[in-house]
Amino acid sequence: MAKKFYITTPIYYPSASPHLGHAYCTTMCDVIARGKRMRGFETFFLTGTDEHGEKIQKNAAAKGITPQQFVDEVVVRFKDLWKAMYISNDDFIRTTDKRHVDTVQKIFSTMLEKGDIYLSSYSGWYCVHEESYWTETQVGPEHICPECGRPVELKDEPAYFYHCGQHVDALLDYYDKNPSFITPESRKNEMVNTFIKPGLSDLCVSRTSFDWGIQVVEDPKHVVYVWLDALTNYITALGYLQEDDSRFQNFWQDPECEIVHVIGADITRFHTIYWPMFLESLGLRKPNRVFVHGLLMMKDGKMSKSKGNTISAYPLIERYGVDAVRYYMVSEVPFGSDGVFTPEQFVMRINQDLANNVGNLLNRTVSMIQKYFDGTIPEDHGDLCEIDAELRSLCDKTVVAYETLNDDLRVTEAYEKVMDLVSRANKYIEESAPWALAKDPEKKAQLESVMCHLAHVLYVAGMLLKPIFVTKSDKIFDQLGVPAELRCYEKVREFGLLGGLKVCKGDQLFPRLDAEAEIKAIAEMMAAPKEKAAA
Ligand code: ME8
Repeated sequence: MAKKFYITTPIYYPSASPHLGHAYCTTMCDVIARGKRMRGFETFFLTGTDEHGEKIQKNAAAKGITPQQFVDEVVVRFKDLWKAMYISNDDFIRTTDKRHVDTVQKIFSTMLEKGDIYLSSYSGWYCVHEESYWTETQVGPEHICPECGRPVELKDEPAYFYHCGQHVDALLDYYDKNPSFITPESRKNEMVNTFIKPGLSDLCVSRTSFDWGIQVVEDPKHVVYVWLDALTNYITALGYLQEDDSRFQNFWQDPECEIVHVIGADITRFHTIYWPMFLESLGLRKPNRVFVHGLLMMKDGKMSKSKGNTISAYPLIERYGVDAVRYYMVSEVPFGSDGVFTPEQFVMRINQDLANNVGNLLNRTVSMIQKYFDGTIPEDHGDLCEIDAELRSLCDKTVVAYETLNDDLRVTEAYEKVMDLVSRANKYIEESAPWALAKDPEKKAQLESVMCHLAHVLYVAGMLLKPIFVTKSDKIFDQLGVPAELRCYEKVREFGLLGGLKVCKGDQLFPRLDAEAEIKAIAEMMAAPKEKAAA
């Protein structure tokens, strides 16, 4: 039976258009999901939008439209961007979907009945932007939100609370028994030392000061406060407590299914403390992993609308193609660490890795096969010398490392291995000097072997890069003349499959960029929103 895998992105706030940071997280999840699917895992990949809350209500009021109209407009921009980035999500959950609303009401009722939720009143320093209450210490004497730096306001209102106390021991026990639950591990220590050890406050799960939210059936002047609403998307999207819950049974309820939430550091507390507790309340299993990725930043800090330093993915995709943008994200920002977007690095990645390394290997190999063998890839003769054997063994090792690293979510490293293989093959051309072998009729078998090895490396690289190269892998296969039945992952370990195929030279895979001109062009794309804001 196929192994199962369920992966989610955070559900984004549709309070403004998506920027490259949102695209980063979704692309990484897409690369992981595509990789698993390709390797035969039964995979479910979820993304969506988190549409309730005071901020959305205020933004809509400012535009003179209803919150529903507001989110409907912005959600289209998210969906369009995912299409442009070739995101292969299996579902898109909106927290305004009826399936979600109905289920959250049932979940709230269950928790209320069990005594996990109780009515009290809340008074505290509230940040509208972050939709979070903060303690006196956190806001300091200046009363500033510790997260976003905006002024906070003192609020007092009746509210329902989620009672955390009875679940703390089970939570710590889960951390102990599942050491990779929170990755990287430094995040786990932060959760334990900053939030759990000092004593966890109960979580406010309803509000009465605005009404753009899911109504509490038992007490209709309350709406469900945003984190109980938001986090449960991961199960409502699968059909939890709904008429057709087959996906929920198939993925969440199967203990063998690996469940991974990928998130940014800003929301770690909610995913690693409250979410497992909510699941405990509902008697459900917990996810296997919460992977905290880093931020994609601009030189002057975190991308934000107010700073006007965001960059949209569209002009990059239009100019350089979707594969280049996806590759940039995977390679430039080690998954789990922060990265800085600069035009220089973007152009450097395309030129060094894509044009000079992969593109060049394809170009040279296909040209030589045309020149020396009239376009037919030679059959495998086994390894005729040490470097042949070394290259063949590196292909095998690369596949093994690629799988292990990907399974451990060390995504950037997994793809680095593929690039290392391609670099090695370029060097192998220099070492084996086919142009010299071609001059000596007695070296014909050796020349054949070199071409066969090179074609195989390209085949392996094309296959392993497929989760990133949503269009270019097929272009590699087209140039190698690979028929449809060989474009499947199961064959990647079989050497010499390409003997007898006819290569077909095509356009350059990634044309080399004029660095100076392109750096300037990208800098202009980055300046555009600032200028618009100024205007
Ligand atoms: O927090 N670099 O939504 P959100 C990389 N609705 N990733 C970035 C990023 C950047 N510069 N900026 C944002 C919310 N992200 C809640 C989540 S989940 C049940 C509810 C990514 O629109 C990152 O993954 O603020 C971060 O966690 C997420 O977008 C936050 O999106």
